[in-house]
Amino acid sequence: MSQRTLVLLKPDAVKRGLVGEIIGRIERKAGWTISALELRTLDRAILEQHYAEHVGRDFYEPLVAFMSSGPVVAMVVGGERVIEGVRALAGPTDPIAAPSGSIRGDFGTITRENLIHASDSEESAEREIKIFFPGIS
Ligand code: 3AN
Repeated sequence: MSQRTLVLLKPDAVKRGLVGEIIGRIERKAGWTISALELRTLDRAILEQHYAEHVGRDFYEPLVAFMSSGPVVAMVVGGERVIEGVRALAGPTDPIAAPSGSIRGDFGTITRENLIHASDSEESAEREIKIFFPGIS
């Protein structure tokens, strides 16, 4: 089942020079392709749309501060079961609980600074792709 997903390499990944490492893991999965890619610094307005489900949570303000602290790499990745697949590559939200071999497990320690975002369903993917890449259909 071919799908597409919205992936963000968060400011910690960009600052730490892990963009190539993370994109390399995505590119090495057979048949997955990057169809859009942009380095950009996110403002509060776009983060409010992206994290609409978390507005009001105790971690929301620090999350917005972190996510706007430096550039991110936003990408659309397509391919076989890519939604579930990128989330499997990323590992669970808490990097200490994430297994070795996953991006968060290999490189992260802090839940907020967990390197990568990937859409969690087809519905979220389409919503998030529209937010970050309104020009692509
Ligand atoms: P995931 O990215 O694993 O799907 P979400 O969507 O539940 O996680 O949370 C979005 C982001 O909010 C996470 N990637 C993380 O940066 C931050 N976050 C989630 N839960 C917490 C928490 N308990 N404490 C701090 N930050 C959190």
